[in-house]
Amino acid sequence: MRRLSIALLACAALAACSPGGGDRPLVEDARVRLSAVSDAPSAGYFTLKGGKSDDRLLRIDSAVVEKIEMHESAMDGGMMTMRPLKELAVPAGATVTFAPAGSHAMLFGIDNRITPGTGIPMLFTFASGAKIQVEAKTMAPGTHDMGSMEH
Ligand SMILES: [Cu+2]
Repeated sequence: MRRLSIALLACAALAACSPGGGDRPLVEDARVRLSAVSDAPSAGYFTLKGGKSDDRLLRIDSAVVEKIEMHESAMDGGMMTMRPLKELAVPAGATVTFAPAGSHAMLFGIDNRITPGTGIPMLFTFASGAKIQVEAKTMAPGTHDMGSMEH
């Protein structure tokens, strides 16, 4: 019996640690690069891990941001353009990354009490009804993506 209980414990620990293994999608590594000009929108990045079934991210809200849009970047005749995404597919088990030069969240009207280092609470709402609250890290204007600076 001793061997069995150890095996069960190991399984439980793995389930708790494995990213994206849950029923619901996960939101990881949320971060916002604050714009240099207070009335210009800031860009937000994050990684989504799909849950057990296909889902769609419908919206992102924050109590300290007037409006958050999801944008998709594309090269158009040598120019980087972006267009709003109404929703974002998050297939089961998939990893969807919003990163610089790709898709991103656009944050309009961030509360001016938010400064680099202050967290921004963000609520991700999915078509399945899942709601995931995370706190995005903030970066000063012009700093490089935090993901590549982690050590
Ligand atoms: Cu944008």
